[in-house]
Amino acid sequence: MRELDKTIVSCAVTGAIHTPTMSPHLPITADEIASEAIAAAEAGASIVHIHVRDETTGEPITDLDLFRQVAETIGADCDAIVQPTTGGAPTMAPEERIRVVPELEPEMASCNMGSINFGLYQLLEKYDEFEYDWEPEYLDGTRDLIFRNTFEDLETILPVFEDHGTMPELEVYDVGHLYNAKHLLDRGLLETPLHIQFVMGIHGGIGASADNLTHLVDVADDLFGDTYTFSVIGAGRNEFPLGTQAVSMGGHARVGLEDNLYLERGRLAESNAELVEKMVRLTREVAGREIATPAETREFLGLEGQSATDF
Ligand code: KMH
Ligand code: ZN
Repeated sequence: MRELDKTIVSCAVTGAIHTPTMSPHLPITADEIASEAIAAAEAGASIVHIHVRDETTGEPITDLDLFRQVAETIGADCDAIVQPTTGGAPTMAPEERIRVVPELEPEMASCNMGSINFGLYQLLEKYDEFEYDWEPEYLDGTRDLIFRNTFEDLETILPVFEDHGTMPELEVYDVGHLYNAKHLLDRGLLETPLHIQFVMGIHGGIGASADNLTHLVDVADDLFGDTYTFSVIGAGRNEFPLGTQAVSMGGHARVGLEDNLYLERGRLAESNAELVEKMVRLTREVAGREIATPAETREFLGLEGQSATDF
Protein backbone atom coordinates (compact mmCIF):
# COMPACT_ATOMS: atom_id res chain seq x y z
CA MET A 1 0.00 0.00 0.00
CA ARG A 2 1.23 3.52 -0.77
CA GLU A 3 1.45 5.47 2.49
CA LEU A 4 0.61 9.12 3.05
CA ASP A 5 1.60 10.57 6.42
CA LYS A 6 -1.84 12.16 6.66
CA THR A 7 -5.41 10.87 6.33
CA ILE A 8 -7.74 11.69 3.45
CA VAL A 9 -11.32 12.09 4.66
CA SER A 10 -13.98 11.95 1.96
CA CYS A 11 -17.62 12.88 2.34
CA ALA A 12 -20.50 11.35 0.37
CA VAL A 13 -23.18 13.98 0.67
CA THR A 14 -26.48 12.42 -0.42
CA GLY A 15 -26.08 9.26 -2.55
CA ALA A 16 -28.89 7.06 -3.83
CA ILE A 17 -29.35 4.64 -0.95
CA HIS A 18 -31.31 6.73 1.53
CA THR A 19 -34.66 8.28 0.67
CA PRO A 20 -36.20 11.55 1.95
CA THR A 21 -38.43 9.89 4.58
CA MET A 22 -35.40 8.37 6.28
CA SER A 23 -33.94 11.68 7.39
CA PRO A 24 -35.02 15.34 7.23
CA HIS A 25 -31.31 16.18 6.96
CA LEU A 26 -30.72 14.37 3.66
CA PRO A 27 -29.83 17.05 1.08
CA ILE A 28 -32.12 16.94 -1.98
CA THR A 29 -31.82 20.10 -4.11
CA ALA A 30 -28.66 21.10 -5.96
CA ASP A 31 -28.21 24.03 -3.60
CA GLU A 32 -28.64 21.82 -0.52
CA ILE A 33 -26.17 19.24 -1.88
CA ALA A 34 -23.60 21.90 -2.74
CA SER A 35 -23.86 23.72 0.57
CA GLU A 36 -23.61 20.45 2.48
CA ALA A 37 -20.49 19.56 0.47
CA ILE A 38 -18.93 22.97 1.20
CA ALA A 39 -19.64 22.60 4.92
CA ALA A 40 -18.18 19.07 4.84
CA ALA A 41 -15.03 20.46 3.22
CA GLU A 42 -14.80 23.14 5.90
CA ALA A 43 -15.03 20.34 8.49
CA GLY A 44 -12.06 18.54 6.92
CA ALA A 45 -13.22 16.52 3.91
CA SER A 46 -10.80 16.92 0.99
CA ILE A 47 -12.96 14.89 -1.42
CA VAL A 48 -16.73 15.38 -1.75
CA HIS A 49 -18.62 12.59 -3.52
CA ILE A 50 -21.71 13.83 -5.29
CA HIS A 51 -24.99 12.38 -6.51
CA VAL A 52 -28.00 14.43 -7.61
CA ARG A 53 -31.71 14.02 -7.02
CA ASP A 54 -35.05 15.19 -8.42
CA GLU A 55 -35.37 18.51 -6.61
CA THR A 56 -39.07 17.96 -5.85
CA THR A 57 -39.30 14.27 -4.95
CA GLY A 58 -35.71 13.47 -3.97
CA GLU A 59 -35.56 10.54 -6.38
CA PRO A 60 -31.99 9.72 -7.56
CA ILE A 61 -31.40 10.93 -11.14
CA THR A 62 -28.44 11.69 -13.43
CA ASP A 63 -29.45 15.19 -14.56
CA LEU A 64 -26.29 16.76 -16.00
CA ASP A 65 -27.51 20.32 -15.41
CA LEU A 66 -27.93 19.55 -11.72
CA PHE A 67 -24.49 17.90 -11.57
CA ARG A 68 -23.00 21.00 -13.20
CA GLN A 69 -24.86 23.35 -10.84
CA VAL A 70 -23.61 21.41 -7.81
CA ALA A 71 -20.03 21.14 -9.09
CA GLU A 72 -19.80 24.81 -10.07
CA THR A 73 -21.21 25.97 -6.74
CA ILE A 74 -18.74 23.84 -4.80
CA GLY A 75 -15.83 24.80 -7.08
CA ALA A 76 -16.59 28.49 -6.66
CA ASP A 77 -16.57 28.25 -2.89
CA CYS A 78 -13.87 25.76 -1.84
CA ASP A 79 -10.94 23.73 -3.14
CA ALA A 80 -12.27 20.29 -2.22
CA ILE A 81 -11.99 17.65 -4.93
CA VAL A 82 -15.44 17.23 -6.50
CA GLN A 83 -16.01 13.55 -7.20
CA PRO A 84 -19.23 12.82 -9.08
CA THR A 85 -20.68 9.34 -9.03
CA THR A 86 -20.78 7.11 -12.07
CA GLY A 87 -22.69 4.66 -9.93
CA GLY A 88 -25.83 6.75 -9.89
CA ALA A 89 -28.58 4.57 -8.51
CA PRO A 90 -28.28 0.77 -8.72
CA THR A 91 -31.30 0.87 -11.03
CA MET A 92 -29.56 2.99 -13.69
CA ALA A 93 -27.79 1.72 -16.84
CA PRO A 94 -23.99 2.22 -17.02
CA GLU A 95 -24.21 4.28 -20.23
CA GLU A 96 -26.51 6.73 -18.42
CA ARG A 97 -24.31 6.85 -15.34
CA ILE A 98 -21.03 7.59 -17.15
CA ARG A 99 -22.34 10.77 -18.90
CA VAL A 100 -21.22 13.00 -16.04
CA VAL A 101 -17.52 12.38 -16.85
CA PRO A 102 -17.50 13.88 -20.39
CA GLU A 103 -19.81 16.63 -19.14
CA LEU A 104 -17.73 17.85 -16.18
CA GLU A 105 -14.31 16.28 -16.85
CA PRO A 106 -13.87 15.98 -13.06
CA GLU A 107 -10.52 15.26 -11.42
CA MET A 108 -12.02 12.08 -9.96
CA ALA A 109 -15.21 10.04 -10.26
CA SER A 110 -16.32 6.79 -8.70
CA CYS A 111 -15.98 3.65 -10.83
CA ASN A 112 -17.68 0.46 -9.67
CA MET A 113 -15.47 -2.58 -10.11
CA GLY A 114 -18.14 -5.25 -10.47
CA SER A 115 -21.78 -6.23 -10.29
CA ILE A 116 -23.54 -7.10 -7.06
CA ASN A 117 -27.01 -7.62 -5.71
CA PHE A 118 -27.65 -4.24 -4.10
CA GLY A 119 -30.36 -4.87 -1.53
CA LEU A 120 -32.15 -1.93 0.10
CA TYR A 121 -35.55 -3.65 0.59
CA GLN A 122 -34.58 -4.57 4.15
CA LEU A 123 -34.94 -0.86 5.00
CA LEU A 124 -38.70 -0.96 4.28
CA GLU A 125 -39.59 -2.52 7.63
CA LYS A 126 -38.05 0.43 9.50
CA TYR A 127 -40.70 2.91 8.27
CA ASP A 128 -44.48 2.77 8.66
CA GLU A 129 -45.14 5.09 5.73
CA PHE A 130 -43.25 7.10 3.13
CA GLU A 131 -43.62 10.69 1.98
CA TYR A 132 -43.36 9.75 -1.70
CA ASP A 133 -44.76 6.73 -3.57
CA TRP A 134 -41.46 6.16 -5.35
CA GLU A 135 -39.64 5.43 -2.08
CA PRO A 136 -41.17 2.03 -1.18
CA GLU A 137 -41.28 1.06 -4.86
CA TYR A 138 -37.55 1.87 -5.21
CA LEU A 139 -36.57 0.02 -2.05
CA ASP A 140 -38.75 -3.04 -2.76
CA GLY A 141 -37.47 -3.17 -6.35
CA THR A 142 -33.96 -3.91 -5.08
CA ARG A 143 -35.18 -7.42 -4.13
CA ASP A 144 -34.87 -8.30 -7.81
CA LEU A 145 -32.01 -6.00 -8.83
CA ILE A 146 -28.45 -6.46 -10.01
CA PHE A 147 -26.24 -3.35 -9.73
CA ARG A 148 -24.73 -3.92 -13.17
CA ASN A 149 -21.01 -3.43 -13.83
CA THR A 150 -20.04 -6.20 -16.27
CA PHE A 151 -16.61 -6.55 -17.86
CA GLU A 152 -18.09 -5.15 -21.06
CA ASP A 153 -19.51 -2.20 -19.15
CA LEU A 154 -16.07 -1.56 -17.65
CA GLU A 155 -14.39 -1.90 -21.07
CA THR A 156 -16.79 0.82 -22.25
CA ILE A 157 -16.59 3.25 -19.34
CA LEU A 158 -12.91 3.09 -18.35
CA PRO A 159 -11.70 4.63 -21.65
CA VAL A 160 -14.09 7.52 -20.97
CA PHE A 161 -12.20 8.21 -17.73
CA GLU A 162 -8.92 8.07 -19.67
CA ASP A 163 -10.19 10.31 -22.49
CA HIS A 164 -11.29 13.02 -20.06
CA GLY A 165 -8.39 12.90 -17.61
CA THR A 166 -10.57 11.66 -14.76
CA MET A 167 -9.04 9.43 -12.08
CA PRO A 168 -11.36 6.50 -11.26
CA GLU A 169 -11.89 5.79 -7.57
CA LEU A 170 -12.35 2.00 -7.67
CA GLU A 171 -15.45 1.04 -5.67
CA VAL A 172 -14.88 -2.50 -4.42
CA TYR A 173 -17.85 -4.24 -2.82
CA ASP A 174 -16.29 -7.69 -2.43
CA VAL A 175 -12.96 -9.51 -2.73
CA GLY A 176 -13.66 -10.61 -6.31
CA HIS A 177 -13.80 -6.98 -7.41
CA LEU A 178 -10.09 -6.67 -6.52
CA TYR A 179 -9.32 -9.44 -9.01
CA ASN A 180 -11.48 -7.62 -11.57
CA ALA A 181 -9.32 -4.52 -11.02
CA LYS A 182 -6.13 -6.57 -11.44
CA HIS A 183 -7.49 -8.02 -14.70
CA LEU A 184 -8.35 -4.53 -15.98
CA LEU A 185 -4.93 -3.24 -14.90
CA ASP A 186 -3.19 -6.10 -16.74
CA ARG A 187 -5.19 -5.21 -19.88
CA GLY A 188 -4.19 -1.56 -19.66
CA LEU A 189 -7.73 -0.36 -18.91
CA LEU A 190 -6.54 0.89 -15.51
CA GLU A 191 -3.24 2.46 -14.54
CA THR A 192 -1.38 2.76 -11.26
CA PRO A 193 -1.41 4.31 -8.76
CA LEU A 194 -4.84 2.96 -7.92
CA HIS A 195 -7.16 4.53 -5.35
CA ILE A 196 -9.48 1.83 -4.02
CA GLN A 197 -12.61 2.42 -1.93
CA PHE A 198 -13.59 -0.68 0.05
CA VAL A 199 -17.38 -0.51 0.28
CA MET A 200 -18.36 -2.70 3.22
CA GLY A 201 -21.69 -3.69 4.67
CA ILE A 202 -23.90 -3.27 1.59
CA HIS A 203 -26.56 -6.02 1.51
CA GLY A 204 -25.20 -8.06 -1.41
CA GLY A 205 -21.53 -7.18 -0.86
CA ILE A 206 -18.83 -8.12 1.65
CA GLY A 207 -19.76 -8.00 5.33
CA ALA A 208 -18.53 -5.10 7.43
CA SER A 209 -16.19 -6.97 9.78
CA ALA A 210 -12.72 -6.01 10.95
CA ASP A 211 -11.39 -9.34 9.64
CA ASN A 212 -12.89 -8.67 6.20
CA LEU A 213 -11.17 -5.28 6.03
CA THR A 214 -7.86 -6.85 6.98
CA HIS A 215 -8.43 -9.53 4.33
CA LEU A 216 -9.26 -6.96 1.64
CA VAL A 217 -6.04 -5.10 2.44
CA ASP A 218 -4.04 -8.36 2.39
CA VAL A 219 -5.43 -9.26 -1.05
CA ALA A 220 -4.84 -5.72 -2.36
CA ASP A 221 -1.26 -5.85 -1.01
CA ASP A 222 -0.72 -9.14 -2.86
CA LEU A 223 -2.21 -7.86 -6.12
CA PHE A 224 -1.00 -4.27 -6.19
CA GLY A 225 1.92 -3.96 -3.76
CA ASP A 226 2.80 -0.32 -3.17
CA THR A 227 0.91 0.94 -6.21
CA TYR A 228 -2.43 1.46 -4.45
CA THR A 229 -4.07 3.34 -1.62
CA PHE A 230 -7.33 2.44 0.05
CA SER A 231 -10.20 4.18 1.75
CA VAL A 232 -13.13 2.54 3.50
CA ILE A 233 -16.87 3.07 3.47
CA GLY A 234 -18.63 1.31 6.33
CA ALA A 235 -22.35 1.29 5.62
CA GLY A 236 -24.61 2.50 8.42
CA ARG A 237 -23.43 1.78 11.94
CA ASN A 238 -20.20 0.35 10.54
CA GLU A 239 -19.05 3.76 9.34
CA PHE A 240 -16.99 4.83 12.32
CA PRO A 241 -15.63 1.46 13.54
CA LEU A 242 -14.36 0.57 10.05
CA GLY A 243 -13.29 4.12 9.27
CA THR A 244 -11.24 4.18 12.47
CA GLN A 245 -9.69 0.78 11.72
CA ALA A 246 -8.86 1.95 8.20
CA VAL A 247 -7.11 5.14 9.25
CA SER A 248 -5.25 3.24 11.99
CA MET A 249 -3.91 0.95 9.24
CA GLY A 250 -2.65 3.91 7.20
CA GLY A 251 -5.69 3.95 4.97
CA HIS A 252 -8.32 6.64 4.50
CA ALA A 253 -12.02 6.95 5.25
CA ARG A 254 -15.29 8.08 3.73
CA VAL A 255 -18.24 9.29 5.76
CA GLY A 256 -21.48 11.02 4.86
CA LEU A 257 -25.24 10.75 4.63
CA GLU A 258 -25.00 8.65 1.47
CA ASP A 259 -23.67 5.79 3.57
CA ASN A 260 -24.87 6.49 7.12
CA LEU A 261 -27.63 8.66 8.59
CA TYR A 262 -26.67 8.40 12.26
CA LEU A 263 -24.11 10.31 14.32
CA GLU A 264 -24.51 7.68 17.03
CA ARG A 265 -27.03 4.96 17.88
CA GLY A 266 -30.53 6.43 17.76
CA ARG A 267 -29.42 9.98 16.88
CA LEU A 268 -29.73 11.20 13.30
CA ALA A 269 -26.79 13.24 12.05
CA GLU A 270 -28.03 16.77 11.39
CA SER A 271 -25.47 17.35 8.64
CA ASN A 272 -22.67 15.76 6.68
CA ALA A 273 -20.28 18.09 8.49
CA GLU A 274 -21.20 16.45 11.80
CA LEU A 275 -20.10 13.09 10.42
CA VAL A 276 -16.87 14.56 9.02
CA GLU A 277 -16.09 16.27 12.34
CA LYS A 278 -16.50 12.96 14.17
CA MET A 279 -14.23 11.13 11.69
CA VAL A 280 -11.63 13.91 12.00
CA ARG A 281 -11.80 13.62 15.81
CA LEU A 282 -11.42 9.83 15.71
CA THR A 283 -8.52 10.08 13.24
CA ARG A 284 -6.67 12.51 15.49
CA GLU A 285 -7.52 10.95 18.85
CA VAL A 286 -7.42 7.23 18.04
CA ALA A 287 -5.03 6.97 15.09
CA GLY A 288 -2.94 10.01 16.04
CA ARG A 289 -2.94 11.19 12.42
CA GLU A 290 -3.56 14.60 10.89
CA ILE A 291 -6.02 15.30 8.08
CA ALA A 292 -4.82 15.87 4.50
CA THR A 293 -5.80 19.14 2.85
CA PRO A 294 -7.21 19.13 -0.69
CA ALA A 295 -3.80 20.30 -1.95
CA GLU A 296 -2.01 17.46 -0.14
CA THR A 297 -4.61 15.00 -1.42
CA ARG A 298 -4.17 16.20 -5.01
CA GLU A 299 -0.40 15.94 -4.78
CA PHE A 300 -0.60 12.43 -3.34
CA LEU A 301 -3.17 11.15 -5.84
CA GLY A 302 -1.59 12.97 -8.77
CA LEU A 303 -4.64 15.13 -9.53
CA GLU A 304 -4.30 18.26 -11.65
CA GLY A 305 -6.58 20.65 -9.76
CA GLN A 306 -9.87 22.42 -10.37
CA SER A 307 -8.48 24.16 -13.47
CA ALA A 308 -8.28 20.78 -15.21
CA THR A 309 -12.03 20.28 -14.92
CA ASP A 310 -14.82 21.56 -17.14
CA PHE A 311 -16.82 23.32 -14.44
N1 KMH B 1 -23.22 4.07 -3.07
C1 KMH B 1 -22.07 3.64 -2.27
C2 KMH B 1 -22.37 2.35 -1.60
C3 KMH B 1 -20.91 5.26 -6.48
O1 KMH B 1 -21.68 6.19 -6.15
O2 KMH B 1 -20.47 5.12 -7.63
C4 KMH B 1 -20.84 3.48 -3.15
C5 KMH B 1 -20.72 4.60 -4.10
C6 KMH B 1 -20.51 4.21 -5.52
O3 KMH B 1 -20.81 5.75 -3.73
ZN1 ZN C 1 -22.11 7.17 -4.44
